[in-house]
Amino acid sequence: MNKVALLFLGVGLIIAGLWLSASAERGKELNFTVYIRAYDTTIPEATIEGVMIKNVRQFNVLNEPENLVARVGDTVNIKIVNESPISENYSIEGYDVDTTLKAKETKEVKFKASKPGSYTIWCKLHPKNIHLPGSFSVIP
Ligand SMILES: [Cu+2]
Repeated sequence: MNKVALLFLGVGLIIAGLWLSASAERGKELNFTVYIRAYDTTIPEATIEGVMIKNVRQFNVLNEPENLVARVGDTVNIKIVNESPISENYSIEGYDVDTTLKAKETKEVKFKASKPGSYTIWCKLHPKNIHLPGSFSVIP
């Protein structure tokens, strides 16, 4: 074999290796199930700014899990189960995800993780100190 043939063989092997390592990691199908749950608790006594208050009602809504991670190129399927007794919204800032679910409703969203970064998952119906936001992280 001459040098040119060896060079082509070497370059070909490198390209094949890169292609194999890239295809092994990219384009996975990720399936998540997220439960939206409301927590309604009453604290018997609380002292707020020096004033003692009885029967403080605390209402919070959580997405469980709140943080999701994907890689660029992955197909992301999220099954959203709204276990809250009220309507909830599930939106991902920067991605085309914005869905509202009635109480006890289940919906599925499917999209491609096309761009890297960290994006806020939030509910458009309730303030962020009540319905706590999460994150959708896309690894390059
Ligand atoms: Cu909400």
